[in-house]
Amino acid sequence: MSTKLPALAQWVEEVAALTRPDNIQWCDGSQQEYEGLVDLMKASGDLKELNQETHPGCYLHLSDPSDVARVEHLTFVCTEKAEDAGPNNNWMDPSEARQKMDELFEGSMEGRTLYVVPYCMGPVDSPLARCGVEITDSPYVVANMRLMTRMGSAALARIEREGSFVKGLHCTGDLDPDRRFIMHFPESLTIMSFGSGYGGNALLGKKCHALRIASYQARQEGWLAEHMLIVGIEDPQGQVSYVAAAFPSQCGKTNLAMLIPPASQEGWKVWTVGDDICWMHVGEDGQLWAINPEAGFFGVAPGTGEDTNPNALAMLDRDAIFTNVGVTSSNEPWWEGKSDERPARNWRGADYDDGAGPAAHPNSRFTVSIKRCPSYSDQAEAPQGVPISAIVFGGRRERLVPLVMEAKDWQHGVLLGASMASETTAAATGAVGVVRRDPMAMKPFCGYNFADYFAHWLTVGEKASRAPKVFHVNWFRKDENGRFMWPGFGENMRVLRWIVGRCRGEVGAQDTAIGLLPSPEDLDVTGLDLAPETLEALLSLDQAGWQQELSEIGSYLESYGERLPAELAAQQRRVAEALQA
Ligand code: GTP
Ligand code: SPV
Ligand code: MN
Repeated sequence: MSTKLPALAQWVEEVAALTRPDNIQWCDGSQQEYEGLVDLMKASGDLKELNQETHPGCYLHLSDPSDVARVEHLTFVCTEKAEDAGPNNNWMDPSEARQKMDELFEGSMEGRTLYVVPYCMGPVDSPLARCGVEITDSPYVVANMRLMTRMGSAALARIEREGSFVKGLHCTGDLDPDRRFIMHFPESLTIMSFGSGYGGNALLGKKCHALRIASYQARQEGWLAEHMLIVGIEDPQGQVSYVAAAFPSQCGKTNLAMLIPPASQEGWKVWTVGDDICWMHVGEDGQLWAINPEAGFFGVAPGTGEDTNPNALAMLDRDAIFTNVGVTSSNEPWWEGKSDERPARNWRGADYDDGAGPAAHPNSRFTVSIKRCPSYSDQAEAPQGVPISAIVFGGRRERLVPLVMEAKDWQHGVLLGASMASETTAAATGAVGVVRRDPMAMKPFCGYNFADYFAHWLTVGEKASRAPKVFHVNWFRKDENGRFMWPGFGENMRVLRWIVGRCRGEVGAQDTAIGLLPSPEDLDVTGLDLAPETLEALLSLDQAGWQQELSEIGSYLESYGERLPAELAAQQRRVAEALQA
């Protein structure tokens, strides 16, 4: 196989001349090809077979211990002008970055196979989908791309028809963290990633293309590329409302995307469209229409249990790749929160020792096709996408931030998103548990200046005559003993119902300085073991705390200088003044 598209053939030739692989393999996305890759990785030790009786088609991959998460400090956006990348990104001059990467890639695939991986982000027949080609020397990357994207012949046919594609060049290298860079060149739709085999650094269709490059294109073309899950919420009468929600990494998107409503929420159902990335366009009807550009999950393993996320467990007993989890004595995958069983080996492949840290790495992951999800939506492949009724922002905030609130209008909603903050997690290397501003959960993923991004969000609201309502949630408030105050997981359905009810004008809210909050009686808490004082606290407004918060938000927004849209500054002032009243 090769291609009839000269631009693609030429790029592959150029890369091969630079990296000097022993072989070139064009990937067609077939099952046979996948099995061949698995056999190759079993032979090399890259994959270990898990218990094939209980987990047919499931494998374990253990990463180099220095390569288990995204590396934000080594991730760059290389635009001609530094201001275009903005203070939210690391920037490098494109020609300097190019030269640096060419030096690293030079001869880097000697003795290895170069895989050409054509992929389509979004349903192959969708006008909203976009294609790319990843060149990689990692069979693990190819296998994951097959599970996570529409990869192979159909994507290549579309690329040949359209003539354009995002170029992603990846090489595993020697995994030396000092020779690791994830470079983005949005102006030439190019990605170069060297020295990591980890998901977000190496599966270039995901964060690199579908968020950083796509967000840049989306601004030019008038749409949105977001770090959001997409779900359909079906009421007992069978009416479905679609919600898109942006939470930072490891803050609950996958869990919310496949939530099972508890027995108390009789008749309600949740349908999964996507769990991590959402592309939204303004339709002719003035609504936002969303597709999930991905075709699979790269989900967080720890915390996934029968009581928290049974839908995820149900899809993980076959045809899945597990990265950096532990195993039981019967060679089944294991992680903290999965079961009470004692693991036999940890993610380093060593015998499990209670005192030597968790068995599964805190950022251990599973890769599986979305079609295996029991709540997979029958609209997930719809070429036009699904109409979004509500956009929800949220993060991990131990204190202050209420369980749920609604923005007064779109502009206020943009402020809620832009001023989001969350405790950092193990999804990226560095400190965990530090509160940082993470606008729209896009801090690590926006491919351009956040000031321009906020302006773009405001513009989209002007174009969309039937723009969704905007909300903010926080499942992670803690009490003075450090315990979560809200039960979370399936019980989040109660909050989703309030959100859907607000969209349909069916439930009440109190108007406050920071937004519209439910009164305790507006939320259905029947059958919930929740003290009335706790609910009260989750829904109350701490005036002094919020004054302080708004002042911090003001300073944060000011850090974007002249480029910050005046409307956003005005929104901050409006809320700050309302809090003084
Ligand atoms: P990325 O894949 O990194 O973008 O993460 P994500 O946003 O999809 O996060 P995910 O749903 O995988 O959840 C991350 C962690 O948060 C897991 O350990 C979950 O068990 C935990 N979590 C999810 N939802 C809730 C919740 O409602 N309450 C609490 N306390 N924890 C939750
Ligand atoms: C995240 O970190 O937000 C993820 C996992 O979804 S990764 O693909 O590694 O970025
Ligand atoms: Mn993510």
